[in-house]
Amino acid sequence: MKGRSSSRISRRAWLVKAGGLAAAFVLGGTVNPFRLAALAAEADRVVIPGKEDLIVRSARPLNLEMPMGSLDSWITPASLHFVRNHYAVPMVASEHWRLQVDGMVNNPLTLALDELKLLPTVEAVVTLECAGNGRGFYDPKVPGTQWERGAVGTARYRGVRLADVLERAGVQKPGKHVLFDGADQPPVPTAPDFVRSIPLEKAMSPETLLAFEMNGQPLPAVHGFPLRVIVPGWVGSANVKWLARVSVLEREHDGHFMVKGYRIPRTPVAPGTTVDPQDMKVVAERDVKSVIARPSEGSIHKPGTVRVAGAAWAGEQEIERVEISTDFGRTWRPARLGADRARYAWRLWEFDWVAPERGAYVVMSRATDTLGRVQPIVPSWNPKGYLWNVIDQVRVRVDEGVS
Ligand SMILES: Nc1nc2c(c(=O)[nH]1)N[C@H]1C(S)=C(S)[C@@H](COP(=O)(O)O)O[C@H]1N2
Ligand SMILES: [Mo]
Repeated sequence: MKGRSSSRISRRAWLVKAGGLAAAFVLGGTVNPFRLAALAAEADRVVIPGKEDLIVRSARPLNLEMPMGSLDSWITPASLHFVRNHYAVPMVASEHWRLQVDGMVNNPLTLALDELKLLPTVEAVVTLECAGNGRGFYDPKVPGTQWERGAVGTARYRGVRLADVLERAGVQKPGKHVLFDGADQPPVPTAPDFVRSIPLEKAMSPETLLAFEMNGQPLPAVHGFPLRVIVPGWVGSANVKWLARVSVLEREHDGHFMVKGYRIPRTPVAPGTTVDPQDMKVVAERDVKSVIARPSEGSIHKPGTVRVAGAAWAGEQEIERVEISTDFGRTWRPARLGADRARYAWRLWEFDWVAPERGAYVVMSRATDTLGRVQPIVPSWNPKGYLWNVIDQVRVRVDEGVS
C-alpha cells in the first residue's frame, strides 16, 4: 500500500513538472525550475501580450476571464475575449497545416488553408460561453476553474460552412456524429487528448462554421489559429480550436471529454451528490442567461439615477426581454435592449434605476427568451458546475455621503 501511494505522488509531481516545462516553452521562458516555481506562485501576475486586462484564472493552462465591468461594446475586442485552454497553446505554422477529413465519408480530404478558403465564406457574430462560466458561484463548491461572470464573449467570425466541407467529402449513411480534434497535445501521453463530437444534424446546419478570422483578423493563437469550429448556441467546449481533423462517426465519440467531462445529470440532483457519468448526458445547448456588468458588486452610489447595464443571451434562441428588480425581487421592470443583434449573439441591455434613498440594495437581472424560458431563482447544482444561469444579482449601497 505504502509503495503504491508514494508512486502515485511521484507520478503527480511529474505531471505538474511536465506541464510546467510545456508552458515555459510556450511562454518563451528558459527552463529553470526556480523560475517555474516563482511563476506558479505568482500565477495572477503572468502577463499575456494583448490580454493584460483579463483576470488570470490559471496561467498553465491559460485560462483568462473578462472582468464584466469592462463590457462596453456588443462585439468583444480580442483583447477582452476570455480564453479557456486545457493544455498549452500549440504553435501552428499555417503553411504546414492541413485539415484532415475522414471517417464515414466517400472521399477523405486533406485541405490546405488556401483550398479551404476557396469555399464560399460566411460571417457571423456569435457569443461563446464556457460551460463552466459561473462555476465559482455554486455551493457547495465544485472543482475546476472558478469562473464568475466573464467566461463569455462575442466576436465576428469569418469562415466556411462545415456542411460545405462535409458535402465535398460525402457523408455516408451510417454517419451520425462529427468528431473534432485540435492540434493541442496533453503534456504527458497518459492524459486524454481534447477531442469532442457533435451530432451530424448540428454539424450540417448552415450556422456551424470552420472559422479562420475573428473580428477581421486571422484567429489569434490562443483562440485557435489557423482554424476553429464555431457551433453557435452550444457550450464553448464544442468549439474546438487549432482544428486538425474532422471525422464522421456512427455514434457519439467516447473519449474522456465526452464520457467523463462536460456531462450534467439527466435528472436534477441534491447539491453535493456524487453522480455516475452514466446517469449524466453531454452538455450541448446553452440556457437563457443575463449578467450585470454595472454597477459592480459592493459599489456605493449617490441617490438619483444609477445606470444598470449588462448582456443577455440564450443558446439557440433569441432574447425576448430582460427585467430588472431593485426591491429584492418583488417587482420587475423592463430594461432597454440594445439595437445590435444577431441570431446567436448576446443582446446588450440598460436600465436607469432611480435610487430612492440611502440603504443597501440588491440589483437583479432576469432574462426571458423567445421560447419563454426564464432564468431560475435558485441554482440547479451539478457535480462539475456547468450552465450556471441563475438570476444575476449585485449588492450595492446608496449613500448621500459619496462624492
Ligand atoms: N483544441 C481545443 N479546443 C478547445 C479547447 C481546448 O482546450 N482545446 N477548449 C474549449 C473550451 S472548454 C472553450 S470554453 C472554448 C473557449 O474558446 P476561447 O478560448 O476562444 O474563448 O474553446 C474550446 N475549444
Ligand atoms: Mo469551456
